[in-house]
Amino acid sequence: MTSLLEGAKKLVTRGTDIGARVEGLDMAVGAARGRLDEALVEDAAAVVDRAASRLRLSADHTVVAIAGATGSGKSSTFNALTDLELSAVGVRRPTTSWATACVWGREGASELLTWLGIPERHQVTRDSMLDTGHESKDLQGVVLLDLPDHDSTEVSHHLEVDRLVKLADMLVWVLDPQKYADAAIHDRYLKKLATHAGVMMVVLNHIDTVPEGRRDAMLADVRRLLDIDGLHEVTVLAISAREGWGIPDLKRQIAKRVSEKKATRQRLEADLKVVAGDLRKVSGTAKPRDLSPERVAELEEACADAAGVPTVVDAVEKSTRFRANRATGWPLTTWLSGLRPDPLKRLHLDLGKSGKELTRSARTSIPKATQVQRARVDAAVRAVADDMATGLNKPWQESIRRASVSRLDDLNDRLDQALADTDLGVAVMPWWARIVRFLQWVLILTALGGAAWLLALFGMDYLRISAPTTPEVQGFPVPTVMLIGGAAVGILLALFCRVLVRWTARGRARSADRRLRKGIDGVCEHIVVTPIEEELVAYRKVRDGLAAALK
Ligand SMILES: Nc1nc2c(ncn2[C@@H]2O[C@H](COP(=O)(O)OP(=O)(O)OP(=O)(O)O)[C@@H](O)[C@H]2O)c(=O)[nH]1
Ligand SMILES: [Mg+2]
Repeated sequence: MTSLLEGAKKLVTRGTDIGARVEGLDMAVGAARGRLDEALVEDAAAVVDRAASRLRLSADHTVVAIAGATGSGKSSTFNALTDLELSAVGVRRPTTSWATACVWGREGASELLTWLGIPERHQVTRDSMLDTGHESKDLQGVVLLDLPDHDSTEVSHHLEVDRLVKLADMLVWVLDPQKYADAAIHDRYLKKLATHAGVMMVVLNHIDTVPEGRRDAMLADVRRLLDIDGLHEVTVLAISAREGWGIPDLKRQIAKRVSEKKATRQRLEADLKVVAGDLRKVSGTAKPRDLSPERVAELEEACADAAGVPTVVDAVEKSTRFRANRATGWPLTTWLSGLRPDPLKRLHLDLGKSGKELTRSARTSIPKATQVQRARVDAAVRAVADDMATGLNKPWQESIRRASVSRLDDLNDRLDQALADTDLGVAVMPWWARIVRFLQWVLILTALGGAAWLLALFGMDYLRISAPTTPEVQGFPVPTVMLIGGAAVGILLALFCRVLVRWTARGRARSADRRLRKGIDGVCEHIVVTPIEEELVAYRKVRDGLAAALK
């Protein structure tokens, strides 16, 4: 049913002025659901459906409904207009219980009558009669409805009236001298239809029962009341259905409007404008702000802090320093430092075998976000939402706030996952570390070689064995150069490497920080920013849709 309606909506309404309005309202309704007042949204949805259905049906017919209080003479007026004694005119009140339809020009009207819910036994076709009267031709395309009353105790009558008053393209309200000022008709219908003056007429019936001298005053009083209702433009005619007074004029008026073929569109437009206007009042027309990069940055910073990014980054730096220092340090001191406990182990921040990501146990040992950190995240979320909601109407402020926290329960898990998925980039030793390590070993072996050589010379001297001449470079004996040079160059190299390592470790920490924050930013986007943006998309749809409906 819905998809059928959808199809029809697109088929019939596309490209036309009224079509654009219906489509606009349809879009606004879709986006407003669950965000704006439910009753208003449902009213608007009903108007969209009604308009779409009506537009799908005969455009050659205009549904004119005769409505009014019981005994006002609706059925009598209907009979006078049709020149038939079709509708029962009774003394007992109320007389009419079900709407009767008279159709001038049946072709294409069947679906419309089905949609109006008028059973066939209550339908009459005017051109099936032997009638070639000039006035009847003028009414070609009219579907005239005689409605039940709206003011008797019969509940079914009210329901039928309310239903058909919504569906008709044009309304003729019949008033009578006794009850024309009744609140029942003014408050329940006329005031509410102040926006529909263009598709309404009012007749004051039973004018024959009013003394001639009082008729003008009474008409003026009716006019005054209608003005109070806001129906300044509505036409008022004095008629007597029984005597036939004013009936030709009423016929002409109806015929004129029907021939213009504007009533259907005008009625639907009036309906659309009412509900679209109501929705716009609650939704507002303010231009939404763009997402503030500063506020988002604050949120990302708060999340990074709560997730323990600084701790991990610190560990990356320490880990790099520890590993690279051990690899490039002077072998003798690194051997001694090997006896010291691993600083990373002390931190419980083992980077796993691959050294790429934090292991699960390491992640769990990152300190949990403190209450202060958590409060900072909450405040940052609120700040983003508040910033976006500034200037918008209350329902949107609320929907944005709701959306901003809708996924917040997942935040911890997501942050944890983001840390786990980030390659910290500490797996590979710096390329130069291996070369240095090799050099260090060469140097220490050289020094040890020199020491052994000197020791041998010392031993031979002690044993008074004449030693072969010791080779020299630049006047220094080679073994001495080997010992002192090997050790000195090794120590100098180690010292130089410490600076290099510190520099590398900082670089790696910075890069890990960047990567971790990128992950955290993604989490913030998913948890907070996207839901807010969805609300803004909805807001724009409502705003633009309503603008199209009200253009
Ligand atoms: N004098 C006079 N009597 C009228 C006129 N119009 C209707 N009547 C009488 O008023 C009574 C009510 O007329 P109906 O046409 O049945 O009124 P209705 O509005 O259809 O009433 P319900 O069907 O009960 O809602 C009948 O007795 C009619 O004969 C009129 O213009 N002048
Ligand atoms: Mg009646």
